[in-house]
Amino acid sequence: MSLVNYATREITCKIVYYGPGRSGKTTNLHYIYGQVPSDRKGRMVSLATQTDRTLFFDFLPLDLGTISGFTTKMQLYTVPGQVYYQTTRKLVLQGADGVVFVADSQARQLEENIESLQDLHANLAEHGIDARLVPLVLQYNKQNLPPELILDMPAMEEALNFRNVPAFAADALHGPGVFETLRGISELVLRRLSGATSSTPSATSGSAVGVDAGRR
Ligand SMILES: Nc1nc2c(ncn2[C@@H]2O[C@H](COP(=O)(O)OP(=O)(O)OP(=O)(O)O)[C@@H](O)[C@H]2O)c(=O)[nH]1
Ligand SMILES: [Mg+2]
Repeated sequence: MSLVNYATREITCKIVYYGPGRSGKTTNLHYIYGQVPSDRKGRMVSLATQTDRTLFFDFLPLDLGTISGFTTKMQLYTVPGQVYYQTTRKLVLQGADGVVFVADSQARQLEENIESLQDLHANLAEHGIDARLVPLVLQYNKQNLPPELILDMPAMEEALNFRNVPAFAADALHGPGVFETLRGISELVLRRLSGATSSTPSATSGSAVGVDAGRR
């Protein structure tokens, strides 16, 4: 749930990276953490198993700078993708202002992607969030793998993008698509927020400050 504090002119939003196990959610946050200057980020917290599978969540606080006169902060979370962490996924999703669905582009992972997307919708519904309205972007990750192993962008669109939301091809391991995805979801979240508070959404132009930080 976004927090808008008019007294201190601060906005804090929660963005959750969701998707099947090993699709690259934690890798997205690591890449962002590595690129954003230290005065724009807080400590990244990862609760993982010894084999680097997310056990509970990852958490990365980011400062996007001042947008429409408000100090704007994004709190990035990842859920654990492995099927049996259902309860934790639901917990982490609670209060999300926006969701990035990280799909694994490998052809053999198609069924896992579809199941995880259904799981996302079911969990949103249980939180009373309308899945058709919540800001959502898709990321087709691992597009750097050999073409014979992956589905390309149009095939991924066909398989997963029923809501026709913004979608980004990515290689989270090396960076392409990571900040585009973050910028995409930040814009949707801030646009929705500015609609809700009925101020003008010049918000997104300013959001480039923090979201682009690592790319300059
Ligand atoms: N080739 C390639 N490998 C990737 C990419 N993104 C992530 N990986 C690898 O995929 C594996 C899983 O990545 P994670 O980021 O831990 O996946 P996750 O979605 O957080 O997994 P869970 O925490 O189990 O839900 C790691 O070995 C990553 O290095 C990518 O874009 N390309
Ligand atoms: Mg993880």
